[in-house]
Amino acid sequence: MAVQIPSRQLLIDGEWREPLLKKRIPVINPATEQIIGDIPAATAEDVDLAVAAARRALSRNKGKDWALASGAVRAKYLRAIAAKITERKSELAKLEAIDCGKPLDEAAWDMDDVAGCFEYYADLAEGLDAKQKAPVSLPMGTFKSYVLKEPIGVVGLITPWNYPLLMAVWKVAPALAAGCAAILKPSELASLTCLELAEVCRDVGLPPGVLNILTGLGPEAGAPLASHPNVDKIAFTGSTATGSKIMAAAAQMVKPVSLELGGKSPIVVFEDVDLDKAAEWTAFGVFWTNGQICSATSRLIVHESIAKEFLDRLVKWTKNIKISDPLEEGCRLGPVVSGGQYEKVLNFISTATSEGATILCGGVRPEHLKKGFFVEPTIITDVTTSMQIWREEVFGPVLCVKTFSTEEEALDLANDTHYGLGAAVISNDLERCDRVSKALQAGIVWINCSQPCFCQAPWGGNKRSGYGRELGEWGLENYLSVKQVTQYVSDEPW
Ligand code: TXE
Repeated sequence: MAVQIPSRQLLIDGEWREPLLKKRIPVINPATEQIIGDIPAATAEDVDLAVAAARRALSRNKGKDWALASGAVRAKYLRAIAAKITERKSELAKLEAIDCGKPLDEAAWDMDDVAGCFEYYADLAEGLDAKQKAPVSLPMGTFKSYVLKEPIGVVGLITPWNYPLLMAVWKVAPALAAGCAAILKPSELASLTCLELAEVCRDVGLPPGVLNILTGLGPEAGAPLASHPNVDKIAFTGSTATGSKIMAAAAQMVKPVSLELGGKSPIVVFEDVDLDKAAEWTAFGVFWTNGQICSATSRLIVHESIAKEFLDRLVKWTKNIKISDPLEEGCRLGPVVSGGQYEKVLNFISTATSEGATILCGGVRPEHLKKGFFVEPTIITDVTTSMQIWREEVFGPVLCVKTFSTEEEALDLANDTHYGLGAAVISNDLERCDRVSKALQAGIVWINCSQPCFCQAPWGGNKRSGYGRELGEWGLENYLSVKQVTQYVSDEPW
């Protein structure tokens, strides 16, 4: 299946622009290790141009097509973008699969979610018009007050490579729905579909400067965006280490940030479950998207009375996962994104064994694949809570396991982490699920499942997993500023 890689430039002010320093970054297909194209590498000077273009788009004189547009008008653009994405779904899914290594079927579902996210925020943009001038009840009749919800301004959106287009759109769609102008900086490891989003925006006639897309390296393009004095807000998804740097840069200018960072999410399996169903959700929760999900439930906490039988079934399930080139029919697990990530995952596994853990399955490159950054789905037992494999995010297809005897012990294990993004509880006792959900320290709790995600529901974490919530109405609020307008309405002198 040959996939054509379009050669693109940066999108600045509605036009394709070559990066000022003319640098490009090679694109490597992680399934073959071949260079298949390249992307432009923006630097600080390009960031300046993009920020200036975004400012103009918000100016009431120069950018009136956007600055004065109602939510209903913005919604039309969002729906047009959704329609174009749907029209180009199969081509975009292939680009995504060869760029980041996720199975083609998963990439196609991502494209549906991308279009769905634009549609959803189109509805919210329209709804925003009706919410303007919401009255505030005051204790004195001499004053009247109402609230305006206004775009926060120019926003910088810095995104990762595991859901390259979808993570970008979780930010772009609400930002545009709110009326902001944006600069998107996707990950240098997977930018192809974001550059196609640029083409889609041109196709639908999005006013110039409303969305600028700058590909490039983190320190060269992301850092100048995060610290730019004319950017009003930064939204970031990525590692906790980079999130912390971005927060520090934003703090210099007292700039708001929303951060969706790493995780080490638990899945707690009680003794009363249907073992096969629980095994399937456990495998799905950690191996989906090659294990490269911030919310992957990568710590299994299973009741000791069922542990042996459960793990037998889980291993059997795991060994049946088809690992192949993402474009191959029926692929369920592709390569991890890059050579660096491949080394990182294998290092985690070898450190775990050197610390005394046992590999139940996987732990190596699959024998039938000689090229590509493939790692077999891996299950690790004999783990202690002080081991690196239990504490740190692997971001690869690796599950580690501990057993428990009481609910309290399960919760202690689940909550003993610096992270707090996702958590899952599997049990047929719904009262227990309810109790455990309340006690789990996480921004997202799944009951009798793991990983389903809907653009209507809030997404984000506690502790070192980040700050703020994306998606749903919370996602829109991220890009809105609340203005109080109060009028003196009495004829009496004050
Ligand atoms: O992440 P980075 P990387 C975790 C995962 C992975 C590790 C490293 O554990 O193994 O992070 O991945 C941009 N200023 N997650 O190196 O660095 C960068 O260009 C501004 C979890 O890819 O966080 C990219 O666009 N921007 C995560 C984005 O930040 C900077 C998803 C993310 O890159 C920058 C990805 C800087 N100084 C990785 N340095 C999740 N939560 O889903 C880098 N960037």
